[in-house]
Amino acid sequence: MAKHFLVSFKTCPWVQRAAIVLREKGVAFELRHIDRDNRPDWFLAISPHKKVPVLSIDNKVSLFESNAIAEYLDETIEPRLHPDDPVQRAINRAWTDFLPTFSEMVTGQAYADDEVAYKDSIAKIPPAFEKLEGALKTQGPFFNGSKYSLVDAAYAPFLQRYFYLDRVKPLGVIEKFPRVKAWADALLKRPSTHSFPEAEFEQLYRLNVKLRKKYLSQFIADQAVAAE
Ligand SMILES: N[C@@H](CCC(=O)N[C@@H](CS)C(=O)NCC(=O)O)C(=O)O
Repeated sequence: MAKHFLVSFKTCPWVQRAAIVLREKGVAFELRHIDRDNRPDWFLAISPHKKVPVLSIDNKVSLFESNAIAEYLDETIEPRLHPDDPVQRAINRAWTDFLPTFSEMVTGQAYADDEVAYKDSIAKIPPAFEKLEGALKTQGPFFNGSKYSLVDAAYAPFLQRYFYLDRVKPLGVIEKFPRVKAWADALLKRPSTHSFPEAEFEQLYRLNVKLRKKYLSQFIADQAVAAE
């Protein structure tokens, strides 16, 4: 099989999305972590937007943008995660198109500068979950029912971060959306969601938010930093 490596910042949700798809397909790959503040020249040469993830295949091809990477992997490596039915596939793609907006609505709070901006930001969480509650028409456990899909891989990192942020400063929103809550719980139980041991990863995420020096940083104890 081709040699894959995925260029990463450790806590990047878009990298995690690509890593999930690779794991779901049983592809052996290396996560190559780079320093956000000191991106190496070899990386800048293969990443047009200077962003992670980049998926390198056999040191010949470099793909960027998590959605393009996920779609490429799904077209080339079994098992197919997109539904066979073209209508269902279009619906799934419509929901992965919504992901950047969803991420901003649900995890944008981590970038709020002050309390006013934080309150504005968390007011966007219920409408985001409401849209998904309406989209989750099946009995689950996954977006399309029993079969795991690219929609699941896309949303898992952001739903995971909702829980992390809820533990920094309680939000109590997801409980009001039982289908979203059940979906998120199923995704968090799925081994492919995780690139790191869970407790270690949450700690890394908290450290990241702490060091960002935004409004939420003050609610993360200094021990979170000292522990690193
Ligand atoms: N639309 C991109 C988003 C990727 C992205 O925003 N990556 C962040 C890290 S989580 C990044 O590389 N940021 C660096 C920068 O903006 O300079 C994707 O889906 O791959």
